Amino acid sequence: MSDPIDFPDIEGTLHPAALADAADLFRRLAAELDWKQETLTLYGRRIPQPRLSAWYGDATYAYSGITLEPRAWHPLLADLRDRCRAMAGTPFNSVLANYYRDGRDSMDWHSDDEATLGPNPVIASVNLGAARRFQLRRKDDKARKIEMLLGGGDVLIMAGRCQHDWQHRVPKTRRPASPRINLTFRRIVAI
Ligand SMILES: O=C(O)CCC(=O)C(=O)O
Ligand SMILES: [Mn+2]
Repeated sequence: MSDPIDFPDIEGTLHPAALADAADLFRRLAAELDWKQETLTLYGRRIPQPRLSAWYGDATYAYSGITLEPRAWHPLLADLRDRCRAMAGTPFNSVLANYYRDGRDSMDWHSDDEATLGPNPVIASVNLGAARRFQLRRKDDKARKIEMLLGGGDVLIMAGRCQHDWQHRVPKTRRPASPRINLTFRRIVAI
């Protein structure tokens, strides 16, 4: 574990190698979570997402035409939720888990700005397995980008105006990439 690194532009804080048990967590969550490939409906076409996902916690989540009913907390996710609460200084009640099977799996530009996340959501992003590039770009100046390599055990806290002013993505890569798990802990609020 090393000191947290602040990214003031995005109101983010990276906690490098914050999880000493990252390798074990990766193996168990890969085997034990209920991974599914969801299908998006865009302009009437059904498009399988380029990754697997699973939604756990206390609330239903709806985004991009998909509604995810929550599963009961897996004990390892409940423990990570509490560790993220300590790091972020704020509580979480749900988590979106994503499994990137290889370099062809990805997540396209978006912000986590659904109304159900409240006005200035704090999101804790836990990274396990292979390191992948994580990019952010400003919505009003798409040439302005920030990039970080998120490796196993790294935790990135995004807060403040991050989801208003910035989009983020995990690009595909042609380099060989072994599997990666990302967990974004969120707090769904009543609206
Ligand atoms: O995999 C990542 O690092 C990002 C995941 C993400 O942005 C999300 O789940 O909303
Ligand atoms: Mn996101």
